[in-house]
Amino acid sequence: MTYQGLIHRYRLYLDLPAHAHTISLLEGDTPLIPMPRLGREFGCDLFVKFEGLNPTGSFKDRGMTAAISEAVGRGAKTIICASTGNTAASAAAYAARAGLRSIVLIPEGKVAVGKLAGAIAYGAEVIQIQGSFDDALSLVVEITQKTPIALVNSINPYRIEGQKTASFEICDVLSSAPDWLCLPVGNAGNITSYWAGFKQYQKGLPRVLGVQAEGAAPLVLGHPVEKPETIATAIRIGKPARGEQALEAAHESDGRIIAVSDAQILDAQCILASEGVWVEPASAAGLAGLMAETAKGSLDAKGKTVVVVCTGHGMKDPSIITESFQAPKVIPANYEALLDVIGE
Ligand code: AN7
Repeated sequence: MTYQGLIHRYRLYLDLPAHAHTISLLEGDTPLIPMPRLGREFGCDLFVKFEGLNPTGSFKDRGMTAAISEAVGRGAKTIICASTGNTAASAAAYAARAGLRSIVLIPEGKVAVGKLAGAIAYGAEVIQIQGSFDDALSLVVEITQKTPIALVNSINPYRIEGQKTASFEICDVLSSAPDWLCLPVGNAGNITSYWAGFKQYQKGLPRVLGVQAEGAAPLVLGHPVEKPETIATAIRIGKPARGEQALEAAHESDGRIIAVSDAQILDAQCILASEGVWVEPASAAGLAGLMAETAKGSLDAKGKTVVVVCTGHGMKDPSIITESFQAPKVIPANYEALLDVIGE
């Protein structure tokens, strides 16, 4: 049967109210891409769950189809979220699909261009906050408590329901859960969702390696970070809303949450691209974490099945590439010049 989106496919596993009215862009069903070359270096079966191939280019679409379906079904007319960018684009797209007004609050100057462009293209009212994501989140929480506007951040339980489907898909492809699941952690909705999904699906449990950026690592430091900083702007978050649940997932799974440097993140981004998978910086954090842990000898991937979750597409943040590389060579439009520059 043709694919009709993740609510349709996994409806029996999702705790959505009867009033939910499905709004879908056929999100989910993303590929689990084998990475044989890179896997050999770790001596493991390595896969990338490439969430950048969702309709708006990130995993947020999984939660958004659920949250918007519920909001529409109960008669909401306006939705709002705080975002480091991907949630904004996703919320805007699903709101557009449903005919709702969408308002997104983003930290001023700290959202990658592909995400901002998406939010604008889908028709969101974009408001920049002179502050961090965490400040923006407090504001949307307050306004949704005092007005009928619907909140679609991952505090919204239906976001978690939708995002659980990524772990179902991994189990469906591998026939069981992997040994390790490595993924970036920002506001901690995704790690919470994966863990809930694996527990519910009963196809085995992975150990979970959650990875934060060093400059935005409240769950590693054990306290909020007032001024989070990282080139991985998607996870530039200092007070994760689901921090407790993220720590629980790490603990229950006999995994952990670690921090990696921006340099390690960029290195991992390059390595993924060198095997044909271009992801945005935050999305490379899972691999960066796996590399850091195996290098230290504190994670033995040998003979294991490892899934690295790549949460967003590289095209979300093109500037991180174009600003740090030399502009391509310019030559006259003739054959000799071409031969000369190619050197074959
Ligand atoms: C590519 O869009 O928080 O730990 O506002 O965009 O569930 O927050 C994005 C987060 C990882 C972290 N990778 O996920 C937002 C936002 C990418 C992301 C995360 C985000 P959570």
